Amino acid sequence: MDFAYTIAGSEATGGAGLQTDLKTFHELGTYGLGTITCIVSFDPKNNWAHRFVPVDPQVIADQIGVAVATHDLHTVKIGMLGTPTTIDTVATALKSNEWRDIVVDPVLICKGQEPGAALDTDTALRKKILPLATVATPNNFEARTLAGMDSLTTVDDLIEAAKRISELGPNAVVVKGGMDFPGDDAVDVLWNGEAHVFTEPKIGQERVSGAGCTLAAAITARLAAGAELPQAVADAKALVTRAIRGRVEANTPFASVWQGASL
Ligand code: PXL
Repeated sequence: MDFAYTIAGSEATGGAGLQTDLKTFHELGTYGLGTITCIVSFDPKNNWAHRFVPVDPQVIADQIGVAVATHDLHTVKIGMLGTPTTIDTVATALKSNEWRDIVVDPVLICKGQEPGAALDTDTALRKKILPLATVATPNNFEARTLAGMDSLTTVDDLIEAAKRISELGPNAVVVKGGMDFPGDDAVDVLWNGEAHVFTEPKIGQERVSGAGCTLAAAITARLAAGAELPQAVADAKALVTRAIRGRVEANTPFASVWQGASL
């Protein structure tokens, strides 16, 4: 049995966060378990505004303690943490186990939040979490923020951002070009001492919720199952492409990925 573990936020629509991670783990044949760091419930009566509640630090530490006591875990994904206090708690609790792979999706803000809210989280992630990462998976905005670059418009820019972020600690970095990347292709770059470029045609013009979470969770599941990193990223990209193609339209401003799509 391959166990894949996520430490992430709950997103109440089911379209992103821990719910998405567990669906992805299951779809890829791993046994998933998760620790909730915060609860995000968009407000349907207020234009789906972002509501965010952190989980008590002791409750986060307790969940991590029971997860590592229950199974021999060696692969973990870190998703949304949300506050500097949570970042401290998770960084400390992670040290209670020996990890082969720590995949960090450096979620600074979620869709609908103001970029300003990212500043203190950015500083704490940079100092406490990125140095623990074996793989980091920033999106375009997170990569620009962490690498200190104004824009990422070419494949060389994505590679440069990935290299700069690897200098903050992670052995490997996957930068997701996403919808902000110009052109017709969804381009992701893996830097692990050499550059690997993964390209698929963009599907539609709209952002789809949960795509980034799914990519990082799928990398985690494939690493948990023993894949080498470049193959894990290729497999993850294939699943995200399928999940975007099979997206679920909803009353929210964004459609959500669906990992179970058979398209
Ligand atoms: O997609 C980033 C993300 C991650 N985790 C949680 C979220 C979001 C975006 O809404 O709510 C919990």
